[in-house]
Amino acid sequence: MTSLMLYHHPLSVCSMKVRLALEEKGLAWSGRVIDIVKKQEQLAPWYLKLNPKGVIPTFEYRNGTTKVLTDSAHIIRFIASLTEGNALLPKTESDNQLLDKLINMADDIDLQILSYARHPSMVKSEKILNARITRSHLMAEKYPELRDNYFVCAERSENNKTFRMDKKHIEDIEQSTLEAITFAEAQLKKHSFLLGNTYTLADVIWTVVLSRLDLLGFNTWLDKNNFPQIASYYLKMQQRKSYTLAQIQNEWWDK
Ligand SMILES: N[C@@H](CCC(=O)N[C@@H](CS)C(=O)NCC(=O)O)C(=O)O
Repeated sequence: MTSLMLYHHPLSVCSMKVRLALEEKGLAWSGRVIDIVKKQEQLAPWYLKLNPKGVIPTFEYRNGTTKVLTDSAHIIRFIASLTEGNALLPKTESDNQLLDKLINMADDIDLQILSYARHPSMVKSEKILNARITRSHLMAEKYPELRDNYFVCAERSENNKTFRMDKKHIEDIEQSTLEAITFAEAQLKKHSFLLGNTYTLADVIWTVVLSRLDLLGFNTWLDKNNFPQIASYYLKMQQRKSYTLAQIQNEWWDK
């Protein structure tokens, strides 16, 4: 008997990508919420053993043996490769190459830095990162065998604190996001989905990206006068049943 288990958080964009892939694939799955905002459960020793970087999502695939996968782009590719459920991969080699390009472009958009930078409360955004740093150091002392992992976690939060304030860094992310959006717009001029006339994994990841850009207030990129194809595509994606089932939420954490 196969079972699918996702460690995730409702408002985490990386988790949303996996939830949407699962719903579009049409597979039954169960989830465990990891509170990365208040309780910092991603730093619990049991969780670090599953996901050594201490981030969500983590996916467990049980089918006689257990496979543990991390990194949302890797997990959604795995989900799409399963024989059961709906097809989410294109058929031709050239379309598969284009799929990789579209996934990588979406995955490279550093939505986390943009989210911290645009959080309605800079103070709260900093508070979350500080709590992670403090907890990582405490846990490193308490669990010396996981010390290196905790130092990586602390360093990530330190970097997030720095980058969210670094104007040039943010501008670079925004510039590459605009290039990706422009590429997606051109794709959508040719057909109704990103890769042709059927829904694929590229649509999964891009739906989540657009939804987060919407929350972050990048209205010009979703506006019908600037990017007409993206604008109508985004509306269409929001109307899919999977969008609700996967809880693609346009909500701030800890406002
Ligand atoms: N590239 C990874 C990034 C994972 C990641 O950074 N997840 C965030 C939530 S979207 C997280 O767990 N943050 C908690 C932390 O940094 O402590 C992926 O796509 O899965």
